[in-house]
Amino acid sequence: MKIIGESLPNLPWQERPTNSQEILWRHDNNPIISWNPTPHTARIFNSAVLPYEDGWKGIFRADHRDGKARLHLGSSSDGLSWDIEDSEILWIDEQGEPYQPFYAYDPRMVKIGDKYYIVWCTDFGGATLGLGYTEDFHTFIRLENPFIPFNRNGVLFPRKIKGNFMLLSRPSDSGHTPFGDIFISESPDLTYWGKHRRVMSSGGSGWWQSTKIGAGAVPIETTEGWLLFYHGVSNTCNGYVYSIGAALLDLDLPSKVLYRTKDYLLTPEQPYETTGFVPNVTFPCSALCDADTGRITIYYGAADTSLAIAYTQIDLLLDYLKSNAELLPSDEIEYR
Ligand code: BMA
Repeated sequence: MKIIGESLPNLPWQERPTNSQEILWRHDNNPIISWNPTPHTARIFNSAVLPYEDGWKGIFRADHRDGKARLHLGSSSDGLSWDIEDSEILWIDEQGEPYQPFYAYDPRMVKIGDKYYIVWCTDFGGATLGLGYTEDFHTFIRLENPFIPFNRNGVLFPRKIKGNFMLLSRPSDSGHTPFGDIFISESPDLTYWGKHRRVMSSGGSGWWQSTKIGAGAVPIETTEGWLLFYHGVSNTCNGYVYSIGAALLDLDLPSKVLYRTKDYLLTPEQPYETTGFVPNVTFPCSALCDADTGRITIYYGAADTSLAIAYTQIDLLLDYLKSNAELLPSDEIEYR
């Protein structure tokens, strides 16, 4: 098994503690960003990070002191200590006119060719996906919204498959959506979307992903399939609980699930995950992999308040995934 991707020797990394049996283990100095990180921002959490030049760039979900979510740009030399701009990212359309979202949250970012594409949740008479790109992290160009409301958790694949861009999403409702499966849609040009397929459903024999699921990080390409980290949600007397799982999708037909974790890999346990603006949330938006070592570093939002990091290693994870998988009836087929 090999990772098809770039070398990232500077990826933040810590070995698994010697006494740990975890498949995902937490950074020992979590969270890396917490309450009131800049004058205008109250909380920074579900955020996307990529290598850029000799450092790192991040698109951060930042809830302001008015309570509303926006996207902010951040820079870092080590991926751990971040310099986050106090003003939100300003978007223009392809004609150069302002095209600013009313709100923006849960960004995912992927490099395709020379462009860094960002997908987020935006307002369009209701929540749906926003899409844009930057080439230099100075000018941010917003494209057409891929879908009509309601939709969330948009994640682009890092390359075209059979000539088309591929976008994971989670159709939803206007509120806090007590249901939700992961779908995939194709586009030749990032404007016209179709050939929708259902990839994965909520449910299973356990409860952690019984209410809804949503794509988390941009899939990592391996010779055995696309590795997708996703969130699974259960409902409790005290509200939703967001945990992290993983799946392996077929390389040529990513609507087909090969393996999917029966149990969660990480669930809210630490104080910064169980306590905060929204308790009991671990929400991955970014997973970076060093192709040489198979090290994977996941950035996840904690309790809608902080940004945290967890680590895993590709061989360890895939071995675990294969021997602890459970598929649902619609997972294995090209469901339409
Ligand atoms: C989801 C999104 C996420 C958030 C989560 C838990 O619906 O809004 O941004 O982390 O709820 O509140």
